[in-house]
Amino acid sequence: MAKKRKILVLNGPNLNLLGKRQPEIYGRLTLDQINKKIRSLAKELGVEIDIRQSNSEGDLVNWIQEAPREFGAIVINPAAYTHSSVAIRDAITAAGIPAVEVHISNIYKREEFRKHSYIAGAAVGQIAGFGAQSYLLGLRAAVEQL
Ligand code: CA2
Repeated sequence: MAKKRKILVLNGPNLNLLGKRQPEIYGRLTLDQINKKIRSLAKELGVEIDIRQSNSEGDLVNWIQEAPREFGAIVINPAAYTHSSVAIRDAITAAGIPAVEVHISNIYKREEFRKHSYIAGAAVGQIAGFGAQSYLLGLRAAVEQL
């Protein structure tokens, strides 16, 4: 079967608040503005894209479980679930398609509890600290995995 040139971009809890609070850490762009940039790069790279956000761990797990039917790779910013979710890690492992973990901030320069990612061991790789650009770098990396 031909590999699917379609990428699922997932955003975890509170990322819907981007641009509205804590701009010193997460920048001034809203999630909608970041999504526009992702869509424009996807077009340039010739891949289809579906972008989703949820504050619920269950939604993210369900979307990851369903992903292999439709998508060839996942770009995920698991947000705070990065540091707590064995469920999201297990879903990524079970899905069996490449996942690229992205973070807006450099999680290794912040509080101790942010330095551990449960997701990293299930992801192909991780991009952190480049602001909104982390998503664009993540998309390029995911396309290379297709
Ligand atoms: O740097 C990232 O992308 C994070 O995944 C963002 C998460 C944080 O828990 C991770 O440690 C690192 C937080 C997302 C919440 O974003 C907000 C944006 C504006 C205001 C409040 C929260």
